Amino acid sequence: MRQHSWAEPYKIKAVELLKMTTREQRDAAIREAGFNTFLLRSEDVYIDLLTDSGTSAMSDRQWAGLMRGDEAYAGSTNFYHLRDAVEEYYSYKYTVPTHQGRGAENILSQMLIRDGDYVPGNMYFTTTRLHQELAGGTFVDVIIDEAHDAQSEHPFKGDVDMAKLDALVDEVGAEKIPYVCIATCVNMAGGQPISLASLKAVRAWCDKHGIRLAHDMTRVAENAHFIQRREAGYENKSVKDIVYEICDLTDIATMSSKKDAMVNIGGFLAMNDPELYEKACALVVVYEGLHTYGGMAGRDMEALSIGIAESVDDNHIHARVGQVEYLGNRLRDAGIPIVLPIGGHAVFPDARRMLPHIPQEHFPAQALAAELYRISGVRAMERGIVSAGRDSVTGENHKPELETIRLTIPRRVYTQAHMDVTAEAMIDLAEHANQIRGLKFVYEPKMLRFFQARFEQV
Ligand code: PLI
Repeated sequence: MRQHSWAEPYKIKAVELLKMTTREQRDAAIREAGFNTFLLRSEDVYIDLLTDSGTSAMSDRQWAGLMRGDEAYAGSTNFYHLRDAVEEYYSYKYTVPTHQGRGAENILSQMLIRDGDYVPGNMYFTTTRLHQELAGGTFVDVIIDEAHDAQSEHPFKGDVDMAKLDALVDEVGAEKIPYVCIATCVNMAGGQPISLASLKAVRAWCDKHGIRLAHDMTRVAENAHFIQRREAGYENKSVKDIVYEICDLTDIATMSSKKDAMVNIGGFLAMNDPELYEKACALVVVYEGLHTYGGMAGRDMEALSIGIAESVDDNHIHARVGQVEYLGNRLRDAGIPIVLPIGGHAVFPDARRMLPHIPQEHFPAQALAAELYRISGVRAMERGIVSAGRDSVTGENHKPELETIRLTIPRRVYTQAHMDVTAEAMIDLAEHANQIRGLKFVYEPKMLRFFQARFEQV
């Protein structure tokens, strides 16, 4: 079954036409956008690799599901379909829909974190850490050191360093750690998986200390695919079974279903503890909506329950990750430095090595993403010092080791030729990288600054 090439297990039924732009038009557009690709208009973008979030193509079955939307305020049929899909594929008994992943993060953080608590995790994610901080907590990074090294080819860079967890509990005590938060296919590390061996070790550690284990399951299917390929004993298990096994090891999950589950909007908080579910139901009505829709339309819950089933199909995920690897291998073969191994959802060119003449304080990755757009119309995202933001206590810039741009591939959207054009653009970019200039802020938002910051060239 997995012998064939990564060719897609679908054919195209409808297309969306793109506008072609000139370099002069793009030069004006990126200046207008303050050198921030988040501030471009999408109609000015040719190949949009900003994010894989909410940008995937739904299947004909999902579109048909939209027509079966039951838009009742309370008790929508589609909610029960979603709840059943979450239990069947992800193991969790109780589901609280939210408008997207950060809605679930807000509720989880408010329910469990008290002032002065610490929340260990396998690398930060922007919205996750911010919700932890807003609830009074401090995020502590417990991922293995290899995850911060773009060149390390460790097969499971999402693994947890148990010594870091032990050191934290020795220092602050288990009562100050409400939960450990484990992400599958760690986004900020370059889409890198955690092994089941590491997850089981964290589970045992949590049991020993009486601490809950939360799961950011945004890209769990991609993680399962890497386990199938790389972890001994899992080569003959299906992605569906591995996904279930991962989820079953954890107590609570936050999900942005805009990624793995291939819907344009939606998410949920899921759990097994009935008391926690009662608390979540009380909070969701304040921030999202009634506990049977939580900010989602009935039709979107229907498309989501169908997307969940499609997302764990072996052939789907083989083609999905295969396309990402195709692009990554083209860049690597051309000598462009990227984060290795190639991740599940994106390729991360290394701005530190492409632009050694620009110091990190002048935002090399931000400048690289702006220039890529200018020369090609390909839109990427900065994942470096701008995304990392400032320390909430000292106000100093976090200075992450990984200073990258992210070429993020939406699921089921682009063709191999689009990947070739992207690779050609990156090769052109590398040829004149030494002429790219650094940037400085002209506007820096206080929270999640990367979304709306504006820059000028230094
Ligand atoms: O964008 P949301 O609110 O649906 O989900 C937030 C979120 C949580 N966890 C992880 C690992 C994410 O990747 C994530 C959102 N990621 C975005 C938007 C991205 O472009 O990667």
